[in-house]
Amino acid sequence: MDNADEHPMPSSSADEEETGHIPYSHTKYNESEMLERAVAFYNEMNSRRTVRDFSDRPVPIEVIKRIIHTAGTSPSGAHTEPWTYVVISNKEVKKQVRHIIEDEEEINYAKRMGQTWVDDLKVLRTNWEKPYLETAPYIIVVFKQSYGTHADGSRKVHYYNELSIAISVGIMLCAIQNAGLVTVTSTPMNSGPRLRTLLKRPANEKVVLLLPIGFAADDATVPDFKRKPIDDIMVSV
Ligand code: IYR
Repeated sequence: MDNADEHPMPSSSADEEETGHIPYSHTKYNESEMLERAVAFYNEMNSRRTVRDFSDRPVPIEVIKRIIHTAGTSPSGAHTEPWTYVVISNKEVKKQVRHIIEDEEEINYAKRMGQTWVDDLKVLRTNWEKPYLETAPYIIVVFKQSYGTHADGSRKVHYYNELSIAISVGIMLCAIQNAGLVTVTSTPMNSGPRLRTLLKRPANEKVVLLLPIGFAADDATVPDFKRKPIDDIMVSV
């Protein structure tokens, strides 16, 4: 039996097929400028740290908008841009998010993660309590769109949507660092469906990451981690 009705073939709509190609131009640097810029960018990114102690100092929404706009410059499978960034600044909603996360994290730490995982996290000094979710001026909840919809209503395949989101969030981390702000890339295990309901997102969207954004608290501390030297992460052939 033909099961085409149950599993309709994804289709492309005409408007998407009509995209033409345009000449590409970009800024080129000479070797010394290139090296200078590469070193400066490395130094900037090497000073990025995951921070869990936030200040309540306000941050203009225009800055957050530009950071998310930058995340949206990411490449994505077949240029499907399968991301939705929900920005929460409302105190009551932040409180509800904290309640959901802590409710689940308490169980995660006590049961779901297991002892080895909990032990591996001791160096981070993290636990199920997440006060920063109310202190930070913004929380960004990153949703992946598992699939989309064509103009004609048919289902649009979002190729490599998880990988596309990961690259987009990586670019967002650079933008956050560039603005002098901090975040923690948190993975709200088991909280996704409750957050999706709270934030009224559609069924094709799934929570992937949750990032509070703001200034670091004056007394913030971070683990004294060292990063691998270049020769440990790069192999030349
Ligand atoms: N999501 C939990 C646990 C956690 C897991 C890993 I792997 C980390 O690198 C950090 C935390 C939490 O946010 O506490």
